[in-house]
Amino acid sequence: MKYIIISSIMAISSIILFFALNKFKKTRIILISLIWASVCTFTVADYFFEKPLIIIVGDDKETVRVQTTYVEKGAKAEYHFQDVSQDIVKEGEVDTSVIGKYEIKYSITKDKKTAEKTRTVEVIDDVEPVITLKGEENVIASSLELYTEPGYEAIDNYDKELTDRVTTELVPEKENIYNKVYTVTDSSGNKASVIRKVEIKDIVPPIVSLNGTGVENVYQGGEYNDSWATASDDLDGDVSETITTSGNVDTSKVRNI
Ligand SMILES: [Ca+2]
Repeated sequence: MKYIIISSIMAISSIILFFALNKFKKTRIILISLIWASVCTFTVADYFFEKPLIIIVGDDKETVRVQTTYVEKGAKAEYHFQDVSQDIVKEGEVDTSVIGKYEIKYSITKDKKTAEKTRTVEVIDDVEPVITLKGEENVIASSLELYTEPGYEAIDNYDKELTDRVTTELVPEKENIYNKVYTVTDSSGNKASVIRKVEIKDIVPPIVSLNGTGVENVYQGGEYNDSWATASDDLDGDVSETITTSGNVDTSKVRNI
């Protein structure tokens, strides 16, 4: 093809020169001869030396998301103004289940002249993992020390189980309010984060425990010692000394209190 273009340019240039010098007949004959000689030479050269032309349909470099379908667009080929696409030999496949770079080579041979072109297809994972929080997204704890993690799990479309790679950070938002940030990154660098809000607030009452069975016998006229109960709090620990009682025990009479 390029030889035909060159010969066409030479022919046009020669015609222009021909008219510019038309006063000289001998010169005109020489120029006409040169024109035809050039056209013939380059046309023949084009036929014998021009390789088939391969045109990749789509982009030479393509990107496809892992675990999706890659659609091969193929290539076209021309040779001496003829469509010879059906003679293209394709080598290489794209496995979209595995991230990486793949090459698809297109080649064609005509009259012992070979042309090749290559398409690069990169299978990538651009999907971030998903972190799922167990329990409530907003929790209340008596203190940070008494906060019990409800749990979480992280799953990625490509790496699958990533729970063990989750990192956490407790970030204060304001007084007694914290954001617990869970973060995980997959092997392709896709990062995901979720937040659980933790409020520090003492909402759990102490627990009063009776020593014994809850039924105490005191001999009539004996001394009643009211020390048969203890109290504990999740935050304050032993708060037995704060126990107050109501009612009186009159040991001079026999009765149930
Ligand atoms: Ca991923």
